[in-house]
Amino acid sequence: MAYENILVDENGHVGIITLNRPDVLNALNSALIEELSDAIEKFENNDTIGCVVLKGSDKAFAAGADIKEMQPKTYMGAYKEDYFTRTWERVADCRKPVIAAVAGYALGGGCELALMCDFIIAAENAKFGQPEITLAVMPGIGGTQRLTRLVGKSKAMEMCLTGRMMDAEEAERSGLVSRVVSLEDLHDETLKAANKICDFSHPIVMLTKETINRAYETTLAEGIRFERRMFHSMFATADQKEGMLAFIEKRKAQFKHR
Ligand code: DAK
Repeated sequence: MAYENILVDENGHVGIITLNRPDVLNALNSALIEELSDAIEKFENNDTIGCVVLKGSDKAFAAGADIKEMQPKTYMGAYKEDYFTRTWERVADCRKPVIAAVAGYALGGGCELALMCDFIIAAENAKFGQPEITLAVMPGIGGTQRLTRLVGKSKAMEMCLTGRMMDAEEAERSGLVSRVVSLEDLHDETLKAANKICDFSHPIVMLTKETINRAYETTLAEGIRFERRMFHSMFATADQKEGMLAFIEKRKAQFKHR
């Protein structure tokens, strides 16, 4: 697939996807979402890639779904095409870690896209918001659910009901982002985190991601049981043997990703 709305690059074992519709602040239209989904799929199937970084421009991660594309939609049309649910959720379904590097606006579907990633590193100028209410709709791609789980009911309600944006500092305080860095450092800091992840055993990283995500979908007792089983399974990997032996022998582990 030829990409017209995203840029795709690799840095070592890190796959980098840059949203690239600068004229409309990276508004997310169906073509962009199809391309994003395709790029995620390719990185997921590429054994040399251990982690994916998703970013926008300095001014906008993404200012939401494309309002001009959405405005004429009908109920029956949206229902029948399952208005891009299938492709949007591809980011959340990626089995490898996806880090969002957010600078500028992450609004509406843009905020929800960042929330689908495993963690968010934000630049000081980042602004997060769910302004759909101003357009007479509501968040439609996980905002009412993922945002509420992350920041709690009170802040999620205020953001979704008033459209108020959170700045980077409040987002970090509220648990929406893992940390805030300067705009100049955003790219390097995100790549550093991604490269660190890639240095570890890829299957163990994937299992860890899957297990943490369980915490959002199950009871504590079931989650702990799942964690225990996943932990037991790690004794079947060559990388666990190597990781622990390297510690004992006081040397750097050489993981084989199996
Ligand atoms: N869609 C289309 N174009 C957009 C856009 C958007 N979301 N955001 C900005 N643009 C365009 C502007 O129209 C403008 O284009 P021209 O007029 O130059 O042609 C250009 O980007 C620059 O924007 P501004 O001139 O407005 O720039 P400012 O710096 O003055 O303001 C802003 C920046 C981010 C505050 C402002 O652009 C803004 O308020 N944008 C809209 C933000 C918004 O309301 N976002 C939420 C959209 S609704 C679902 C999937 C997804 C969704 C729902 C369901 N399913 C699968 C069920 C998601 C819904 C949404 O995201």
